[in-house]
Amino acid sequence: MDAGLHDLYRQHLAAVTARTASALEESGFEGLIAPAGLPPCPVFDDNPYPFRANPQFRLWVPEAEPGSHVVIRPGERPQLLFHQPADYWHQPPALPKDRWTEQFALEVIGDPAELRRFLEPGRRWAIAGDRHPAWDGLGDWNPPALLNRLDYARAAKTPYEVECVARASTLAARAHAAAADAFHGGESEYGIHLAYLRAASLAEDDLPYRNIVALDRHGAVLHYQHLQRSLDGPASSFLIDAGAAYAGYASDITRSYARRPGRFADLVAALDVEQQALAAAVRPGVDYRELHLAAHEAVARVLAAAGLLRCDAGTAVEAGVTRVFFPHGIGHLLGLQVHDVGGLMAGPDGGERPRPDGHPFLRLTRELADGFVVTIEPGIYFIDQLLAEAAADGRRALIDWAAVDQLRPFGGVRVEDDVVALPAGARNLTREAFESLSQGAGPR
Ligand SMILES: [Mn+2]
Repeated sequence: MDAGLHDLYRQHLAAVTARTASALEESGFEGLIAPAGLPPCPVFDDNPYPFRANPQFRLWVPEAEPGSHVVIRPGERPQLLFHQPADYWHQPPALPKDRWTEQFALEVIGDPAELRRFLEPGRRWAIAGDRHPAWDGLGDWNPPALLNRLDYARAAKTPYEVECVARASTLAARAHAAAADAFHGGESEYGIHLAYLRAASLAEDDLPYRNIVALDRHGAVLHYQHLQRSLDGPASSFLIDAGAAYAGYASDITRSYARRPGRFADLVAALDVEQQALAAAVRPGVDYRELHLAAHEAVARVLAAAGLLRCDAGTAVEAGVTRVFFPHGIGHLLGLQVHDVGGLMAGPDGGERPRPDGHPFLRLTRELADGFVVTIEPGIYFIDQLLAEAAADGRRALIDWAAVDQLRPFGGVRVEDDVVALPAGARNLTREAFESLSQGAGPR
């Protein structure tokens, strides 16, 4: 960890320590245990799933090893119980030596069950994480009164967290550039995926989520999950939704490309313009639901300009035509989790802030505040299922079907950036990252 990031990290830890102490007091606990977790095995198998550290642990510790724990006692230095098992089947982790460890009282354990010997009896413990049979009776598991407070607070990122997402964006932008080159070079989905991993120097298990690498009609599948190995010829369109991680913080970026100028290339360019305007509107005090509804108006303008409507843009929004082409939310909170927690919370005590009627997939309904990191990701897709539904109801007359059929083979467009709400306005981490590439700050 460089000195600049370490300064931010110390401030981050102080802020997290203070808000955790308040949350513990308000919910009636005297200490918090956050286990990193252990990778589970499928039933009937001894081959574990990839390890995903518990975000309640990750919030404190930049490097996560399975079986470690953070123990928080308000007013005291946080304790890190570092798991270093005697294990000749695997490479046991080396003790972390980086300067961030100075912030912790560090203890080594050989087995997660040893946690008990570090806990003074009689203290009221809360445990935030997966259950472990060795700890029954230790404390309360995931008490909602505490978890609600912790989750609600996580939406606003500290400057350290913003910097981690920015670095994750820089890593991903470099890989996106390599993926675009691979597409233009005529590679398959699989070939593009490998180009992405190599450029970011990542293995699949390091990705914050599975890459969506979609050529042609596959772009119409919102979470397309395959990697086609062969192609009949170079693809005409390419949608890639892929991120990277830095110290546990994710970036989440989507880009869309056309091989040739024409109707689809124009659609990509027009959506990109609207997307940048929506991203620029991210700031404290804005109700994210309003941004989502504004995105439908933006999508309607793009549909009208592309000749896809037989009505005006306002009618397309009111009649639900935009929901045929843009059937997901405008974005979500981003942080330790790609879809970060607390997006629908009404307040630190819990409760839900409702989604607008007719928009069941919006993942964030809160008013943005200083430090919120969100994605802005409008899309326009040609999804057979939704188009067939619209063709069978009153929306049939509002859509230009000949234009739809021309664009169907291209799948869809999505443009997604990671944006911070700051008092001075929006900070678009993704555009910054791509710009630093084009200025030669990173290899292309
Ligand atoms: Mn996203």
